Amino acid sequence: MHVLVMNGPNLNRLGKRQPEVYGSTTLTDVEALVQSRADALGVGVSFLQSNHEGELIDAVHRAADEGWAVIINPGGFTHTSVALRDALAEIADGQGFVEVHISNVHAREPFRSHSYLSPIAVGVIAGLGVKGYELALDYLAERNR
Ligand code: DHK
Repeated sequence: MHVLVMNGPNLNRLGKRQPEVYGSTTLTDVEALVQSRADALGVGVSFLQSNHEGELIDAVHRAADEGWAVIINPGGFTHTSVALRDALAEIADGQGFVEVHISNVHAREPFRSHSYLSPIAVGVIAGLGVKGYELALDYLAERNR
C-alpha cells in the first residue's frame, strides 16, 4: 500500500501564509509528521507540492498507473478545477483519495463550500488543522489493508 500526499497551490507557504487560518506548521513539518505516521503503519508515502494544475494532474496520472491511494489538499483548485477532478476519477476507481483542508472551508467565504472533488472522494476532512493529513492516512491504511 502506497499513498501519494499532494498539496496544491500556496501550500508551500504554510507557516507563513495567514497563520491565523492555516497555523504555524510548515509543509516540511507536515510531511515529516505524515512520514513518521506512515512508518508506524508500515505504509509507503510520497509527497508532492505544486502551484501548477498540470503538474498536479500529471502526478495523479502517475499515482493511477502505480495503483496508489492519494491524500490531496487541492488548495484553491478545490473550488475551480474540473480537470483535476477528471484525473482523480481514476484514483476514485482504484485505491481512492481523501480530500483534506486545514481550515474549515464551510466557515469561510461561501465559494469555499463548493468542491469539485468531494463527490468522488472517499471522504473529506476539513477544519482539523494539519492533523487531517494523519487522520486521512490512518483511514486509507485501514481501508486498503
Ligand atoms: C487551502 C487553500 O489554499 C484554500 O484555497 C482552500 C484550503 C482551503 C485549506 O483549508 O487547507 O479554500
